[in-house]
This record gives sequence, C-alpha cells and structure tokens, in this order.
Amino acid sequence: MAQLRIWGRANSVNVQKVLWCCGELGIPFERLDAGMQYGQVDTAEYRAMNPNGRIPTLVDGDVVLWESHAILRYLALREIERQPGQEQRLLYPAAAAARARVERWLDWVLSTLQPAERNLFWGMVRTKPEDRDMAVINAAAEASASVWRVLDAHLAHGHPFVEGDALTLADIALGAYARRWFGIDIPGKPQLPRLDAWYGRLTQRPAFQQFVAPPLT
Ligand SMILES: N[C@@H](CCC(=O)N[C@@H](CS)C(=O)NCC(=O)O)C(=O)O
Repeated sequence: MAQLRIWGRANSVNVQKVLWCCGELGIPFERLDAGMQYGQVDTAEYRAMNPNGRIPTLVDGDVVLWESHAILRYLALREIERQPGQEQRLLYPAAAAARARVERWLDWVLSTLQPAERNLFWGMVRTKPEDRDMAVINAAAEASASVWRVLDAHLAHGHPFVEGDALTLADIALGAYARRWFGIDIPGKPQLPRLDAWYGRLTQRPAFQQFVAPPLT
C-alpha cells in the first residue's frame, strides 16, 4: 500500500497535530512542504486536493482530507479498523460518552482556543519586535490565559491526561497549542500548576519531542 502523504510545513500547529498523531499510532508517512514560504497551496493541483488552499492536507490512496481534526479522527479510526478492540490505546475511545468528551475538546480548540491565542503567537513569534502591536498582543495573552484556566480547572479531575488515564486526540489538539503557550515569554502569565503538570507529561513523549517541541517559528 502506498505511503500516507501529509502536505504542510513542519512549523504549522495544524500540521504538527497530525504528525504527532501519526507518531503515537506508529503510522509511517511522507511529509511534503507546503504553505507560507513553500507555496504550493495556490496551485491548481493543490487546490484540487484542498480547495481552501490551507495546510494540512492528507492523502491516503484515494482518500484526500483537509481540516486537521478531521484528519486526526480519520487516522485514529483507520487504526481502530485495523486493530479492533484497541481503542484505549488508539487515542479515540469507542463508548459514546467517552468519545463525546474527547470531541468537545477538539471543537473547543478550533472554536475557542485558536481564535484566543492567534494574535499572541503571530505577534510574539512571527512579527519583528519593532513591528509588534503590544495592545493586541496583551489582549490575546489575557484571552489565552482565560481559556487555559478552563483546562487547568478541568484537570482537577486528577487523571494524567485530559480525558482520563490514556492519551487521546484531545491531548494532541490541545498539546500542540500548549507548546506555543509555554514557549512564549510574556509578563503576567498566570500560574496554572495542573496545566504545567499535564504539559510536562506530554513533553516526555517521543512523538511530541520530534514534531511539536522544535523551536517556534
Ligand atoms: N481549521 C484548519 C485550519 C488550517 C490552517 O489555517 N492552516 C494554516 C497553517 S496552521 C495555513 O494553511 N496557513 C497558510 C499557509 O501556511 O500558507 C485546520 O485545522 O486544518
């Protein structure tokens, strides 16, 4: 069977989620640079795969997918089909309630976390210091802190991962953004000890270290 292909530059948070997920599941893949300085995304060939001209895009034989969380779900379900009964190990619980608890965080990352943190990341990482609008950045830092407080409070459940004792897709989607939060130095960040401890556990994972931990650019 042809190797799975993932289009997208390695420093994109949405690509990183997908690479990390492949690493956790032991799925081999080939990554092809696309987006920002690599271009590709405006070519007719790329738009035929992904009409949004965004990254990531996944190609698995005749399955072509865009939207990082749809790709995460697909990768987990693809492994579950191949290894029935292994859901606990495969990032995506089977029972309705357990799966829905994972799904809510996947939705929350796209609807709530990503919009709150975007200007913090872009302002501090992708803008030269002399060009930064600190009012916009500080507002985004405050908005991000409020959002991360929600996860910190949730982690009072005392389990090592977001939805229990096993890593799930929720940890991957949230953890990719946590890398940015912990990697950006800005005054006034709140102390969030449960979030720190959870993030510390993620940083021990080889696939996180390989695909998500590299310097923010
Ligand atoms: N909701 C989409 C967002 C995709 C997206 O906006 N990706 C960014 C990179 S993180 C992108 O394509 N940026 C333009 C570029 O790199 O050229 C997803 O989760 O996949």
